[in-house]
Amino acid sequence: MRLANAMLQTFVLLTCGAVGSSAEPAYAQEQADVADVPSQDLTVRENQKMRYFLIGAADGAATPEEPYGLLVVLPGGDGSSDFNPFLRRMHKHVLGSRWLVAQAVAPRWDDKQFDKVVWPTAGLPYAGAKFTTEELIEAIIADVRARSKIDVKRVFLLGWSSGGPACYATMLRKESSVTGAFIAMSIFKPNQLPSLENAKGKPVYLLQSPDDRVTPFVFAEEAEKALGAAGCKVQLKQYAGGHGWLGNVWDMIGEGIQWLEKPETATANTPAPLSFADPGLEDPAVGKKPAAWFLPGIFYTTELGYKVESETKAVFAGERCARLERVDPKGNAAFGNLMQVIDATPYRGKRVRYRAAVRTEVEGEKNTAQLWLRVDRVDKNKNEVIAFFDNMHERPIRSNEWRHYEIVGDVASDANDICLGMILVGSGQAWLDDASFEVVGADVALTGAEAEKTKVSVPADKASGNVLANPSFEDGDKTPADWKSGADIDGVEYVWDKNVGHKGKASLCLNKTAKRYFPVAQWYQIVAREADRPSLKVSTQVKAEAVTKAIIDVIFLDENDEMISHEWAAYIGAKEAKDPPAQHDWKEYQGKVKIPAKAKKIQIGLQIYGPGKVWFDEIKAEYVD
Ligand SMILES: [Ca+2]
Ligand SMILES: [Ca+2]
Repeated sequence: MRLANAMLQTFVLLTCGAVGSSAEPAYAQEQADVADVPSQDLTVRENQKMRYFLIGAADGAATPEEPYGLLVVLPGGDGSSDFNPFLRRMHKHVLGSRWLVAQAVAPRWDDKQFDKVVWPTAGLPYAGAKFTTEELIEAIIADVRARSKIDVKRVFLLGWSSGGPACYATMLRKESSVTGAFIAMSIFKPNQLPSLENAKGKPVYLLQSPDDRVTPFVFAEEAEKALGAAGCKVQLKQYAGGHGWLGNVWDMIGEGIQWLEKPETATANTPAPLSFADPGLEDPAVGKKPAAWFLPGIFYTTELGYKVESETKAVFAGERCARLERVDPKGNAAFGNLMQVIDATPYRGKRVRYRAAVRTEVEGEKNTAQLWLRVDRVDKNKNEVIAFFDNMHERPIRSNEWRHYEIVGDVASDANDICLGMILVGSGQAWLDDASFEVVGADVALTGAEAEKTKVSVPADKASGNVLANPSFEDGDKTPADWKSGADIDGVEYVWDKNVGHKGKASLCLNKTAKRYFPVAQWYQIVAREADRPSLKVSTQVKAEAVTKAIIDVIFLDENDEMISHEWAAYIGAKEAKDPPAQHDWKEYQGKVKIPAKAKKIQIGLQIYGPGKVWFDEIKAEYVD
């Protein structure tokens, strides 16, 4: 889990950071992503039933100095050619230039076959088949070896779902040319397999979800036990969510391949507790595993175009520092990343500060260095989610001089991991030294845009009993102090109206011209839940112009800023279809809502659903019985 998190950085940073676009349709994105990954559509000895794709080497490409590793893949489902883009992406994001992928295509012997077995084997034959899947795989391996220089010690199988049993069968053959296998989401039926002893000493990596309803987890557990007893090196890795490639797919695959290459050193299921280490960047092996600071994705680091080196000149403190550099302008990644992973357990429920000295040699607007820190936790549905993230996106580093920068974040009470590091976006170089990681008091302000969204306000005038700050909306510079506006929505105008006020000069206004309810627009403020009185009374002055539906909403958040529940304190507008929209000058609305016991923060939202123009002023929220 921990390693997977570490390797995930690339993707999370892409989604949250300066680069990448999630707006592109997935298909177009996938096509663009694999455009530079060569894939040849081949047959063995021109036998149309022995079709495979050779991914990673262009036809006639020069042979590399080091022989390739070969990963033969038996896709699940119907084993069809449709999996080609997925496997090209896998080659690009997980394997890189050290590897070739041979994607076998399941031969279809007749129309009924696929209802019975996609990949027939000696132990589970299909009457119409002219050869078994084991024979097909061996033929493909021989064919690839005739075309390219292959390292015979790095010939692995990857099969999932319907592709799993044939992977077991092939690896377990006597004289199998397969080094080991990665088998995911598969059944395991030893009575349909050769002797398990045949694979003695070979590594087998199993990936299966305890939530799997298609191929229950017990198959993987039995495989682990039986293969282990037969002398195989076995690793069973779990993931949440059920049957299929779910979650951090590239990391999951990368972790498995890494283990297959070096099963002695990997410890995927028993990670040692990790604490913050090498604060001075003094380890000469910095950037390489198992150094504390490392580049995630050891398979594709150089391919991404970045490298890290320990350096002794012009350090900030001590003997050494680390230099992160873009070395290949054609590299695949938009940024390089030097990071470490820390076990979150000792920091749960605490506020932490990551601080480090950075200097850069970067040019232009697009090239920057940034420190980053992320806290991961697992939510109710066992999905890994981000509890805190700040990558200095809005305050990038471009200074040539050593300076300290910092990130302050909260560690959720159920956090798993804390990941932190430095990224270099674009080209140039960045140096890192003198890092620290420590617990700080709650009075130290959080950093980052995400933190800003759920930051609590503190009222200036507590004696009034009003828990809200800036309740008359008179304070602020460019935006009203302590009040935030929700997402930009077509057909909605957020107005801090300084010409219309019930009291003073200003009010908050929402003007919705779009003739629909969703998405809802809101001005909001978040406060800490303080008094132990059970209810909150909210009152406000409202002015309405043809308002179909506006709401004073009270939202309750838990310690992880997740919504527990919400309740409407007031409704402005037409409640029945036949009712006219609300049209009135200033008028008070009020309501009382019950506060759930678990609430740690309370968000007051001034919302507009349907079309209309509404102003709010003189808002008050107070604890009552
Ligand atoms: Ca140092
Ligand atoms: Ca006012």
